[in-house]
Amino acid sequence: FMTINKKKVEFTDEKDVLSVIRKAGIDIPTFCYHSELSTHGACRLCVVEDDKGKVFASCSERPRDGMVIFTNTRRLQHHRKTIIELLLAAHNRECTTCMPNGICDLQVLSKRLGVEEVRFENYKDQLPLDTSSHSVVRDLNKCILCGDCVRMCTEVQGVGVLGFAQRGSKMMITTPFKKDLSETQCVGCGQCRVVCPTGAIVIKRDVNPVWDVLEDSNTKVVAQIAPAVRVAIGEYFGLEEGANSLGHLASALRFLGFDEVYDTDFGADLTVIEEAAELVERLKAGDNLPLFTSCCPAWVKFCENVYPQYRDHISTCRSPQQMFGAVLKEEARMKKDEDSRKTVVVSIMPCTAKKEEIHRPEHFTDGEQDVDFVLTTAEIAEMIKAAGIDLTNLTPEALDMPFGMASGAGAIFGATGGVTEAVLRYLTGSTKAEDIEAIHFTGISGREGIKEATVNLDGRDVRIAVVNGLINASKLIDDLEAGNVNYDFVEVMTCKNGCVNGGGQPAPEKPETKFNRQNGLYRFDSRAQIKTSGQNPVAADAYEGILKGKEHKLLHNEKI
Ligand code: HC0
Ligand code: SF4
Repeated sequence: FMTINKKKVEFTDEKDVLSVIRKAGIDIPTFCYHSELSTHGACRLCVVEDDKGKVFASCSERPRDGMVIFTNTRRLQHHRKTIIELLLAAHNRECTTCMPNGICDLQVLSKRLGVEEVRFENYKDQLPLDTSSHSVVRDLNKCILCGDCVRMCTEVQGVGVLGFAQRGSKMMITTPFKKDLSETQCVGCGQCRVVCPTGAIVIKRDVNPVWDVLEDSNTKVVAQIAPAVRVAIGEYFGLEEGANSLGHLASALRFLGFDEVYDTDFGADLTVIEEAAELVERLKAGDNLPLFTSCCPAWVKFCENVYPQYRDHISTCRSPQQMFGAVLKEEARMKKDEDSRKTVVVSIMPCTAKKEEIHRPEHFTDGEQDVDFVLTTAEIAEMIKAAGIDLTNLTPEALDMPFGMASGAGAIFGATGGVTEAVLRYLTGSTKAEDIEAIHFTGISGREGIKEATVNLDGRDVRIAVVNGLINASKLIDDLEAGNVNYDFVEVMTCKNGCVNGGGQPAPEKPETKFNRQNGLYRFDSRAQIKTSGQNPVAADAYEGILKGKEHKLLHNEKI
C-alpha cells in the first residue's frame, strides 16, 4: 500500500509511482512520459511531494510500501505552472494557426493548470522550418525538448535520426549534421509526430491541393480508403475506438465532392494473389528467400538504407495502394472517350510514409504517377470538420462498384500479421470457418514484436516471421545474418501493431487503443461476406479484363 492524498492505494507490479497515481484515477500531467518508451524524467511536471516535504519526479521513482505522497499541493501547483510558463516563453505561440491547435498538450495543460501570464521573455531566435520530407514537417520553434521523438525514433524504430545537440539554453533536437530530414535515413513513418506533444513535428498536409481538385469540374476525383482508417477516424468524432466508420466515411467523402469512393482492400486482394504466386515461385526456385513483404514503404526504405544486401528479397509487388492506383488510372485511360475529365486518385491512409511512396518512380506506370495525393486520417478528419459535416450523424453508404468489393482478408492487412494471414488463407485455398480460424492461431497474430510460425503448404514446411516495429526488423535480420534463424516469408510493418497505429492516425489515447483498432479490423473481417482474396469476383474479373496481359506492368515494381 501507499498513501496518495491521504487515501490508501494498493499497488502491484507498477514500475513507477506515476503509474500507481494514474491507476488510482488521478491524471498527473506529463510531456515526456510514455509507458512504452524509456523513462526520460525531463519535463518534471509529474512531481509529487512526500510527507517530509521532499519533492521528486514520480515517473522515475519506484513505488514503496508505506510511501506517503501528495500530488497537488500549492507548492506543486506553483512548480508546474512555472514549468509551463518557462516552456511558453521559449515557444512560438501562434496557436491559432498551429496544426494541433486544440489538442496540443502544451496548450491544453496551460489552460488546465490555470496559467494566466508568461512572466519570462522569449530568448530564442526563430529557426526555419524543415519541410523537406514528404511525410512530416519539423518546427523547432515549437519544440519543448521532451525527447519523445528521439526515443521513439531510436527505441521503437531503430532509425535514430533524431538526437539532442548542444547544452543549456541552446539545447535542441536535431538530425545528424543538422541535415534536412529528407537527406537523412528517416523513413517517414511519422511515429515521432504521434508522440510529439506540440506542433514541433506535424504531418505534411496535402489538404489544399485536394480541395482544389474537388472544386475543379474538369477532374474526376476518386478516393481509396485504407483498411486501418475505418477503425480510427471515428475517434475524432467521439466514436469508440475500433468502431467501423467505413460507410460513414464514404458518405462524408461524397459530401466533400469525391466522385467515386473505393476500398484499398480491393488492392490488398490483388496483392495477396500476386504475392502468393511470387512466394510459390521463389520456394520452387529457392531464390531470394526469405521473401520480404513490400507493402510498407517505410520498411522498404529502411531495408534499402540499412540492409541493401536484402533489397532483392523484397517482393516485387507494388503495395495495395499502388496496385489500386494503377488499376484506377488504367481504367481512366481505357474509358477516356466516355469521360474526358482528368482522373485524380486520392488515397486516405493511416500512414505518413504513403505520402512518399507515391513519388517513387518505380511505382509509376509508363512514367505517370498513379496515386496523386495521400491524405492521412488526421487530414481527412480536418476536411470533414471544416465542411461542417458531423460524421456520426451521416447515414452509412455503400462504396462504389465494381472496385468497392473486397474480402475480409484485405481488411486485416491493417493489423500486424494480417498480410501473412491473408496470403495463407489464399494459399491453403479453404473457405471453411475452422480452417480460417486455424491460420489465425498458428502464431502469426498477437502482441509480440517478432512472431513465428511454421505452416505446411503442399507438403512443404514454410517458415514464417511477422515483425512490427522497425527495431525488430533489425533484430530479425541480424539473426538471419548470424545464421540463428531461417525463414521463407517475412512480413514487416514499421509501426507497432501495424497500420492501425500509423503515423497519420489520431494519437492513441492509451496503449490499448491500437489493440481496440486491431480488434475492430478483425470484427470487420468476421462480418465480411467474402473471406479470401481468391473469392473476390471483381478481382477475378479484373484478371480477365483490365489486367489481362498487363499484370506485371500494373501490379509490380517497374525496376525489377
Ligand atoms: Fe496499410 Fe496497406 S495495410 S500498408 O498498413 O499492405 O497505410 O491500413 O493501406 O498499401 O491495404 C497503410 C493500412 C494500407 C497498403 C493495404 C498494405
Ligand atoms: Fe524517425 Fe520516423 Fe520520425 Fe523519421 S518519421 S524522424 S524515421 S520517427
